[in-house]
Amino acid sequence: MTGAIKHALAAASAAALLAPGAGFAADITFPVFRIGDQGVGEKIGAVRAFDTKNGLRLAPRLAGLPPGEHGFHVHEKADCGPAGANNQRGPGLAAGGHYDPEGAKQHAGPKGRGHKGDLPSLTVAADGAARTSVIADRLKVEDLRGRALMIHAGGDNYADQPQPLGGGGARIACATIPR
Ligand SMILES: [Cu+2]
Ligand SMILES: [Zn+2]
Repeated sequence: MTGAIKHALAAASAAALLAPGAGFAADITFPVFRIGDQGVGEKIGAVRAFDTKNGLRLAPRLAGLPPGEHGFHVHEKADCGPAGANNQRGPGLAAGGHYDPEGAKQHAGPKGRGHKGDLPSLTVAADGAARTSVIADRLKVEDLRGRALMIHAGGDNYADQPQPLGGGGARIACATIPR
């Protein structure tokens, strides 16, 4: 075997180890942007997502958010724009609804049997920074591909009452995750 062929084989096996589904733990980091009626605004940081034995871990490094708890979900489309279905317009509406591959049609929070995209709420400190990781035990990095991660203005009571979708209201920051 020539050196060049040996080299090519070594490169091919290294690529196989990194291929999705090869058992290599996925670990991705993507930027998060402020969103508004005009569309996508400034970058406010990034979120790292990786699989652990307890589920998907999302590690935020974000700044400039309102302090407190915020609804935090995987939405179905990788689009943070303002154009929603039925000609509706508003921040982040292009991302569609909560990721719901099982058709649960119910907002039940991270421990419930509703939307799979229902994450534990995001905690923002008094200085506007979010640095506290959350674990979503029903999700993997694979579930994020081709979708959006959304942060809402208000908190999340993990129910559809008294307001739908946890009551978090307006969408204030968003990330898209490529396929
Ligand atoms: Cu949401
Ligand atoms: Zn939901």
